[in-house]
Amino acid sequence: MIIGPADALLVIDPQNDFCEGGALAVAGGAWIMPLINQLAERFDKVIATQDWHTSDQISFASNHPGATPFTEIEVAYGRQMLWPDHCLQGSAGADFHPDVKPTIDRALAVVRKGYNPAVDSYSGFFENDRQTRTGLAGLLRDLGVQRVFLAGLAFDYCVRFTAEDAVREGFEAIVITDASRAIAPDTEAAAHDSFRARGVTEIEAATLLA
Ligand code: VGL
Ligand code: ZN
Repeated sequence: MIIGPADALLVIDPQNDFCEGGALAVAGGAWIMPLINQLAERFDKVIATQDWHTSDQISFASNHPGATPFTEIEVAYGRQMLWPDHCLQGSAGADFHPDVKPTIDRALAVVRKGYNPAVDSYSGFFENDRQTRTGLAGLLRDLGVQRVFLAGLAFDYCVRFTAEDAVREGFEAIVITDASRAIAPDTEAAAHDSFRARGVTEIEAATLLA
């Protein structure tokens, strides 16, 4: 597959808290980092996202007395899943995984998200209110990007919603499935179905590296 100047690799939340031993560990999270580095070498344009919360983040179960992580609540902008505290600004858990350093060093930008305490943010394009923009769409357009490839964590949340918003914003979106890992099997299956319905393509890394 030929990668050109109108292509960008979006590396979603490759952070310690989403890897083994982290606060919101995704099984196999750290295993994808060497593959992401290989992929990133093929792109002139690499952009990373970084989940970047304060301790009063609305999606932390710890901010809702009696609530437990991995249950949903109703908030001003709709239903919101509650999570264990993770990716606290400036913490080791919010740092990029050491094994993905070559990719982060090559990245032209890091887009932070989830820093508004009142609104969580899965997508790299919009906060979970589906209104507030992060600036990523404007950055990509300014760079002449037409097609985005996605890798990182987690497949069923931040990778999924970033890919779907990319299509909504007029970009072609291609998820590199084996360079991503999911939090849970049911939401992983829902993501595959949703991608099919919304025109997000999935490929294997080997297709791109060949
Ligand atoms: C994510 C849940 C909460 C993700 C971030 O990166 O997929 N998931 N915060
Ligand atoms: Zn988060």
